[in-house]
Amino acid sequence: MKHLLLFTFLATGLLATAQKKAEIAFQVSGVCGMCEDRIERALDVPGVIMADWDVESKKLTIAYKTKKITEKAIHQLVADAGHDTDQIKATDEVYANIHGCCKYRDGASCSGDGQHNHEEHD
Ligand SMILES: [Cu+2]
Repeated sequence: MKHLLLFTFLATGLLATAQKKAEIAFQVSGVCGMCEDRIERALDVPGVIMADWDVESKKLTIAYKTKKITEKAIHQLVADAGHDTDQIKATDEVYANIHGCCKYRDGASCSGDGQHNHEEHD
């Protein structure tokens, strides 16, 4: 019986430790490698352990410390950088300020891999 109690205690402790870190993934609108830089740079904040946005799938994967930052705040950071998430939309002002080739709402698309393709479109 004592062992069972000890086990329960340890398991609860482990669970509490595990909950300090969380990994989430959600859709973020974007077009190219510049968008990837912009999104990932916006998430270079305390509490975010890892941020990776995939150009092909538009999926943003985040590992973060739940005590330092919330999921909502992460969505907000991305929206503040000019990119719509599946929960928070970027304001028209920030959207207007992103690069012409990144204007995902207007069907913009960068040719090539997008990494070094930063010419303005008309
Ligand atoms: Cu872009």
